[in-house]
Amino acid sequence: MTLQVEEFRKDYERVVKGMYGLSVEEASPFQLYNALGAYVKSFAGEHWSRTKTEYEKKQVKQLYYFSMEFLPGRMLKSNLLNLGILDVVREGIEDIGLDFHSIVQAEEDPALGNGGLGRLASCFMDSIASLGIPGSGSGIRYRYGLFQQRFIDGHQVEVPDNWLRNGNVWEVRKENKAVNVRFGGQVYMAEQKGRLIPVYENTRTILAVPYDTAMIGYQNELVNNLRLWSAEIPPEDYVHYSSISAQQEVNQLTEVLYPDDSNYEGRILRLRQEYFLCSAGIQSIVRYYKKLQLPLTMIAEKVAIHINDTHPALCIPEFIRILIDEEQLTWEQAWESCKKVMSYTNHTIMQEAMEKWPIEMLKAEVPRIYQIIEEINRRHIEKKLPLYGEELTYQTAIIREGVVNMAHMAIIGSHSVNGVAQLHTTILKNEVLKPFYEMYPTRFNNKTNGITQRRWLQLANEELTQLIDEKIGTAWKKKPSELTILKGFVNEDETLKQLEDVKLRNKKRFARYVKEKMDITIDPNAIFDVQIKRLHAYKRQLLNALHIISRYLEIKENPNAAIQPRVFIFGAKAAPSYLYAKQIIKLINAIAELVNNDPDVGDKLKVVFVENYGVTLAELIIPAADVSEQISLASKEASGTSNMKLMANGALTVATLDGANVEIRNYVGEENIFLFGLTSQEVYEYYENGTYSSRQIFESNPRLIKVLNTLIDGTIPDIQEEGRVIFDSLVQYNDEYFVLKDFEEYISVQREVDELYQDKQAWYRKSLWNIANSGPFSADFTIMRYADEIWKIDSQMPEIEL
Ligand code: 26Q
Repeated sequence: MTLQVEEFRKDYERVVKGMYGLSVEEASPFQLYNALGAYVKSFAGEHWSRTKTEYEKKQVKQLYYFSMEFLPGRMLKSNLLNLGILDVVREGIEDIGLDFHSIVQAEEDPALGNGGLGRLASCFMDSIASLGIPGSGSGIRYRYGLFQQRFIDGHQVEVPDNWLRNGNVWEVRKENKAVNVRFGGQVYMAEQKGRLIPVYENTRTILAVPYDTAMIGYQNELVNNLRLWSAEIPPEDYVHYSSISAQQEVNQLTEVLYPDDSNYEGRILRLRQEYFLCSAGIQSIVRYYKKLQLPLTMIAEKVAIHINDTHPALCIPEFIRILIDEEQLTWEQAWESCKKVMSYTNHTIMQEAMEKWPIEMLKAEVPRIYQIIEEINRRHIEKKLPLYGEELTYQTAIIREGVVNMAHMAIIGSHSVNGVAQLHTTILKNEVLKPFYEMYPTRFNNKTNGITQRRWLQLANEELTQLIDEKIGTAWKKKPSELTILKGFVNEDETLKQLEDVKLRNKKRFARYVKEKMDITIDPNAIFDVQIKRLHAYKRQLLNALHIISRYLEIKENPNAAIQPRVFIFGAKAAPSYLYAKQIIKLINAIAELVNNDPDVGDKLKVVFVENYGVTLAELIIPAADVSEQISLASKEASGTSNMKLMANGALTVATLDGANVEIRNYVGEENIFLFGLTSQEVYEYYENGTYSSRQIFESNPRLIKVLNTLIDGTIPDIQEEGRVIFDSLVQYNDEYFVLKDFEEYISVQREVDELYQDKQAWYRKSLWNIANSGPFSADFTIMRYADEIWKIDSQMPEIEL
């Protein structure tokens, strides 16, 4: 079915009138957006219901991707693209005389995630639908997303993200699919008809209401579902909810996303959120499966459940609970099914990010679940003790030292554990999860992360997309491996020049944004150097900042020296409770204040820290980037995904050999990436022999002395406290993330960057080479491997070939 521009215009004008009683000329951008959203939703509705019916009729095996976070970004353009009507709709809108861009911008960007993990979940939803894999997402409909970030005097200030203020045109409330979730109280086992069944007392019941959003496949007429759960007071249970405090407890449950990434705090509300998602999601799966009229012991043939980090790991005991308490399976039956159904992705090796819940909390909040965890643990120990002895078995216990180790439960209760990049998986096997690897060697596997080129190339960088189309045709859009054909153009001067032009236009677009929002003038001919990711010490935004200070000092010492102009661009939110990260934000903003206003510096050096970095800003920044900063301490970044997005948009990577930077290096070759710094092995050696002395490095490096002194000598304005804390962390407290160790090599590799940029042809040759090698990082490949090797689910599109 092809949509005609004329037909669209008529339909759209009718929708606007129907919804608002206004003509398109009278409607506001938001109203125009909302009406277009409603139109798109009804356009996709046919496929949505057909897909669902087909899955049910064919009884296909389905995947359920559980995640506490989804970061989909604005959905209007990506839905139009995937439906194959983006061009027609845009033309129709512009024919009417409306501004398509302002309609697109009227959409809120749902920030229901923190960063990499949440965005990965959304890239995966796009790939799953686009590959025709029957699968849905399961998450929470937070009333407030990740806070919006403001800078006041260079300090981060958090503002609530009221993203639902004007409603959400994409969601469909499914009240008839609501389920009850039980919390608290006491539980004891009683005999009934020869079976032990749990009897509950004083529990509170909360209603979980699903809101469904269409996940539209790329031009394949397939529409999957993202189901987000919202907590409500059960209408029939008003007796228990007469008090304000009881009502508040319910409203709080799905009120707000926890803003801490990679630094877990054991808050009771977070535990409730996790159980809420798991219980609602599993109940809904079992209810669907029962409709198929198949024996429950065969559920693993129709259902795969994936848990995105340990956050939804309570799926495991909840699944067992439902099968034994409510469906009367034996423990052994339930346990065997559970392991077959469940699979788990680990996203971190950072100890402080590992979820460990105090026993007392679990007992109080989810007493029956705690009993089941105890039983899983007891059986695990009983079985493994004779095989592996005390030490190893004890190391793998789920319950230990008063806490439940969620990663241990996730591994023991599933059939697959995967890391998110080669190096990360190797470290999991050999270091972090070593005892488990000895016990379950075949469970461990790698699935290097990926990104969806649909959003990160086709939508975010239309000009580059057009250039690629001109050179190699359009097949790469369905077959990302075809991007390698671009390798044939690296010696074509004309192509390199065209690539340069595209980059320049994207840089100008970003420069306009910076001028308008921040009133900073940046020169599009400068190198745009980009570091965009959550602010965390291990990601070492501080190393980047020290490099900027070093350049600043060089300019001040020698104001007339010729130097390659550079704009340093940062986007990063810090967890509200992460003081050190906030101090680094303040430092970078203070450096920006100093540098951007120094007449000696001019265009040679500018620093831009964009406020409120998120998916929408990423779409603006990434196409404009020349340099991609991937400078985490080796071994600490599980994968990274901005590295892949930036590469696909032609940025050259400055990197440590960490996370997926290793795979990027392997594809592009050493000559097409700027590597520096310690290797993960060297980092581990330092840990083992304990010989790292940051003070020694500091004292023996005159440049470092000069640079670090600016933190405490008043050179940088208004950072008395922050400067001292940061200085001490580096010199006094032995520099936890080896910033000083890697500093000198970083400076020298950055000099190579400047040199290469003098030769535009050489630069864009490498840039094009990077684009040409970005195909393997398509999330489509990643998802194919998950589907084949872990979920054992077939695509509904048998002809598909990537
Ligand atoms: C846990 C408990 C309580 C509150 C919050 C959390 C929590 C929330 C989010 C812990 C961690 C996260 C997010 C982690 C994350 O984004 N990790 C990133 O995942 C990416 C996708 O695999 C990787 O590319 C990054 O390397 C990794 O840091």
